Amino acid sequence: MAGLVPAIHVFRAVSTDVESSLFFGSPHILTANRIHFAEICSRTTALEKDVDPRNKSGDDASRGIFQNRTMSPITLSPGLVYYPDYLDRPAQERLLQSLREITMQAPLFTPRMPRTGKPFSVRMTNCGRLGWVSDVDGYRYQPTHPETGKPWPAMPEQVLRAWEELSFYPHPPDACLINFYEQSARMGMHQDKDEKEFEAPVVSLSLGDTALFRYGGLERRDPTKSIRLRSGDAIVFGGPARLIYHGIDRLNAGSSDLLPQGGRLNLTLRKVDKAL
Ligand SMILES: O=C(O)CCC(=O)C(=O)O
Ligand SMILES: [Mn+2]
Repeated sequence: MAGLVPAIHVFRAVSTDVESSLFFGSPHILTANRIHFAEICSRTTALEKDVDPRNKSGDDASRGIFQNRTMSPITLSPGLVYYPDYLDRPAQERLLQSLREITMQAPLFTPRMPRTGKPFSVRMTNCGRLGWVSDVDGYRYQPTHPETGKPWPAMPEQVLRAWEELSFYPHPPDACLINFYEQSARMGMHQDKDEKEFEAPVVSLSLGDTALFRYGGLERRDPTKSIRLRSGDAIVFGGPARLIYHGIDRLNAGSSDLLPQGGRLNLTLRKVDKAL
């Protein structure tokens, strides 16, 4: 298990990929994680002006208690729910440490566009039973890393807990895609539609620098709005929002000190296969 890997292996594992070390920072003693979720904190949400934080529906109120803390979910559109400050700073640090351990076993890779082979600006890895990959042959989920051929590492307990708290779906996720954005990276507008199960939502967790997240409707030409996703924020798209177009326009450099060298990590948890 990752927790037993000596810290020295951190650097051996990533030294072949200088860019992968961007979010590793200094050596870390690997310790078993215990899960403590965030207490609500008082920071003001980073909403763009076209998203009114007062537009909470009654439905939100009934979803306001998570474990032993209160949360203030904000419905941005039907099925699209934003949870500012879902993870407090200690929880973010624990998750970051888990991601460091994951990338030792499953290094970040550069996905490529189907057909053209053009590289994405975002680098990726996965944890869980299945991982999302993209290359000249297309987008797909597969049980192994495209470069090492090894199975993806297990999903950290903290990630599974987030799914339980936020998905309102009775089965665990199959895949957790981990995106790493350097300052200039972005993600074009797209739908998450390579899954077979659209009854389950996509649960997204953000760490590191603030990102401008754009979302629209079910058609590419539909009007869009934007929201800033900050470190610790969660956003869930399910129900009528499960297949909305969305993307990342840009990062705000220097907006978070969570990652020692800046940048952003995003996790998207997905149920890929139909539940039996
Ligand atoms: O980075 C984000 O917040 C969005 C990521 C995303 O949409 C994806 O990986 O499909
Ligand atoms: Mn997506």
